[in-house]
Amino acid sequence: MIRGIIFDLDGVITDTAKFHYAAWKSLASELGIEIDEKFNEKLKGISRIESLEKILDYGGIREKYSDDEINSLAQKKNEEYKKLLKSLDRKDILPGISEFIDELRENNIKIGLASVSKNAPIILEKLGLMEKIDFIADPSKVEKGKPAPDIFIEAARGIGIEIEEVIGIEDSDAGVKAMKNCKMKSIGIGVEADISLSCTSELSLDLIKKFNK
Ligand code: B16
Ligand code: MG
Repeated sequence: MIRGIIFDLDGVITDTAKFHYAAWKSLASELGIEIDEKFNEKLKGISRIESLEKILDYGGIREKYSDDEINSLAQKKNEEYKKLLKSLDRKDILPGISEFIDELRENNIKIGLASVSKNAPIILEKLGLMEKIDFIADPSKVEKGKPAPDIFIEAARGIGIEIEEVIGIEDSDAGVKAMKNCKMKSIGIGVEADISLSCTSELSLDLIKKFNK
């Protein structure tokens, strides 16, 4: 019996990937590295520091930077990203997500968030969804990022539901792998998973019930 749903944030609840991309592109270009949208796909679901390391590796200049320099570059990107987030509001919730969340709440299904974004609380506040999420897993409290299962395990713990009774929803390969690594049932948006959808508007309670059979 499914009693809990765990959402990823970027790519499932809202599309902040375009802002991450713009902020990374501008920082990378200052460092003499050109990244494109295809490369950006590899950064989805990956933490801020790991994303920066991938960019520096891609440019072949990773060893030029100390850990302190890497931290300050990541901070710089985050400042730029937060500027871009200023315009975010309810209209940026992806199609069908508000209705789906309401449907889950009306049916007493607990809702958790398993995002690796440290900006998740600000984003949920701006989208007006903060009060509707029962538990936000804190990425700074888990040891390993996606594809390790830690953040999904923490989110399930937070909503107080056993993994077997939870479904996670993800848009990144790293996220789907994280769920598989703890045997959580998965729905993928644009990625392969137990059930794959092409758009968030296809999410519904009826679809969730299919996992009960
Ligand atoms: P921040 P998710 C992830 O969000 C993004 O997909 C990824 O591109 C980003 O680097 C990561 O959050 C960290 O975000 O810099 O805000 O802490 O898909 O796990 O919701
Ligand atoms: Mg995502």
